[in-house]
Amino acid sequence: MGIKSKYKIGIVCYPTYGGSGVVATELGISLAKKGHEVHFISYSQPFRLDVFCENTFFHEVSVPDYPLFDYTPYELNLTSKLVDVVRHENLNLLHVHYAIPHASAAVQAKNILETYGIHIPIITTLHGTDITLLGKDKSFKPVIEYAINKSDAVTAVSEDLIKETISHFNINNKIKMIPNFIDLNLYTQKVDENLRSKIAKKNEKILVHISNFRKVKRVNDVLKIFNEVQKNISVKLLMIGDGPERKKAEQYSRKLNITSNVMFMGKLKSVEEFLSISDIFLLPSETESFGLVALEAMASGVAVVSTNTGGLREVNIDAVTGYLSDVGDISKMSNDVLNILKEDYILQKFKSRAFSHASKFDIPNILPKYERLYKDLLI
Ligand code: GMT
Repeated sequence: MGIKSKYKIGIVCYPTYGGSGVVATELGISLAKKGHEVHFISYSQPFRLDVFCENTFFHEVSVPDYPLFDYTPYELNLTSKLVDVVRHENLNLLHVHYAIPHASAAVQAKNILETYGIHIPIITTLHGTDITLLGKDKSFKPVIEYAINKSDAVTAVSEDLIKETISHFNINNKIKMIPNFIDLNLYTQKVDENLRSKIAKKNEKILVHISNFRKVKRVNDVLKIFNEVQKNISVKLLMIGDGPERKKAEQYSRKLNITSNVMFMGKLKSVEEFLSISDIFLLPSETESFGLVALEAMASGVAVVSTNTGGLREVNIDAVTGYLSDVGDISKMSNDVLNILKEDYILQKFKSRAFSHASKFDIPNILPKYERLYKDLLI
């Protein structure tokens, strides 16, 4: 019998707004379009899976509330669900995004499935915060290490994340780098002039920041950079997303007296139209294993001014697609913005190089890397 080339794949991810959920969902959808059968397993429907998509299925992990539990054991519900879905849907492999609890639940499910005589390979993809933030909490270390070492294959989204993982944990498994990707078809470089005119005057430039407004994103640095820039040129700032630091950021923008030029837009389902009217994307993060959102901006032809932390150096190429700075170096980042915006031909150069670098990460270039990995495990 020949080797099967279409698989039944279980994908476990966080369904919320966030890079890892986006990558997992887009990967699943693209695999389904190529004829694989994809089963998403999560506690609610991944937010980009809200339209019918042939060959995809969603299995919800429900977490009943027992009065006995002060803390509901989600990982056990997930483990049981994985056993159930693998057995009854005859899955060929499980691809889990995020080390905890997904990889550890999958490894446990794999052990249980062995007792039914079912052998299923587990692929774990590390996204960053599981290693750089949670991984630094010593109480999780043994679980993360075990889950990584017991996975049949492990991938990380940047070379930097591989280095971080190896330096924090005792890893005896090989970690393969498969970068994040974008679907270039979703992005446009065509400016919606009508939308643009509602946000900025003709002579004004538009800066944009998109994140989940967690501490690690340093959203106040975005405002500080903007404050310096607007002292020199006429400019607007779009702040897209929501999260724990948003309120403080709004208060800070009042303190800086820049509210008339800053729009806090909250969570938006689709950001492409706002990216297409923007000139520079600001990402002054403390740490970023990849920075998918910067890549999304670049796919829309937006230059990036960011920190040089983590995997950002692999996405935003210094002096080519934008500029990189040390974390917290507001003066350099604001000067970088001003340098890019100094002359229109300079801005256009950065924009077109950002787009052309982003096109290397288009999904048709990256998807085969995952398919090859699956194939190697199933031979
Ligand atoms: O950045 C976040 O807060 C969300 C987080 C996640 O788990 O979704 O993003 C991480 O994974 C993304 C997808 O691989 C990467 O693009 C982000 O850089 C990474 N975030 C951090 O490392 C802080």
